[in-house]
Amino acid sequence: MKGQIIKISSNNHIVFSNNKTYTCVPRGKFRKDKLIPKVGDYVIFDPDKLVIDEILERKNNFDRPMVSNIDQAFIVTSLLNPNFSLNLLDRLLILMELHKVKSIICITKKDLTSFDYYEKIKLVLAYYNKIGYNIVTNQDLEKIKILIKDQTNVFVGQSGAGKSTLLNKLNPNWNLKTGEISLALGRGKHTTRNVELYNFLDGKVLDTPGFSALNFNNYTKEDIKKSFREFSNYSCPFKDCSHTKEKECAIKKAVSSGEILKTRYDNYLKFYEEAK
Ligand SMILES: Nc1nc2c(ncn2[C@@H]2O[C@H](COP(=O)(O)OP(=O)(O)OP(=O)(O)O)[C@@H](O)[C@H]2O)c(=O)[nH]1
Ligand SMILES: [Mg+2]
Ligand SMILES: [Zn+2]
Repeated sequence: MKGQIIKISSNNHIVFSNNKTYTCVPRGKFRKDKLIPKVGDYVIFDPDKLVIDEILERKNNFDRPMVSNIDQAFIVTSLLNPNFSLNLLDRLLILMELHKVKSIICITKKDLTSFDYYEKIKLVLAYYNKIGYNIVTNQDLEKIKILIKDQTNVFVGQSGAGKSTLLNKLNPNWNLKTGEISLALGRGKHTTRNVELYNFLDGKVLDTPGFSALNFNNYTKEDIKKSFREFSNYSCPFKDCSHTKEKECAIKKAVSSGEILKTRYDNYLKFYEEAK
């Protein structure tokens, strides 16, 4: 039978099929082939023996968190507790570009910030909107419900940013555990331990644990260059311009004139350096 893995905890793989769930284990062969089932995988399983026989081809897949077949990511970004971080936002946006996942920036904890601070943030967000990213806040529940429809949506972002809180607002039946922020550390405490997939409004949502470390050392410099979507509007005198040390570079010019956000470019340099 065909089904989809909606949750994995230790070796229990919960497979959803025809409105029922089955607790399965993967075939021994998977371990030998170093094949690790992920939440979101479509599988062929035996409903009597409760064994997963095959993982069907994935559209895309991630290691941290371990999820697959994602269409869209809500990058849940808090303005305070944990602090707003453009470095993390760009990291997640670029990671999603690399996996061909659409991103929506979802701002949380606006209520904790002053009017002046939010006005400053709005200018930065306007840049992201200009380059094609949709922006919502965790108050825009109706907008978010429309965006979720017919898509497989992953909710990612720092621990404590408010992913599970937002999902509970979308559907109180889920009753997901939410956590306090450690004020000493200024971040969450990894309240969500396992990824879980829920069917919702003809779409799917996946709550994930906040990621801790994420870097680009498994990607190439070329990958990074292609993933800064606004760069494609410029052409540099050197065809293979890396936009780093070249004297004549259209990207660097656009940064100087303020057309490209300086922090975006600085993050580009960091990620480019990390990549192979
Ligand atoms: N003031 C305020 N607090 C919020 C908001 N959204 C979430 N919180 C609080 O932030 C804390 C962390 O929220 P969670 O939903 O557990 O965060 P998470 O992103 O799921 O965190 P992990 O599961 O650890 O990855 C909780 O105490 C929430 O009540 C918001 O918009 N404003
Ligand atoms: Mg959570
Ligand atoms: Zn260049």
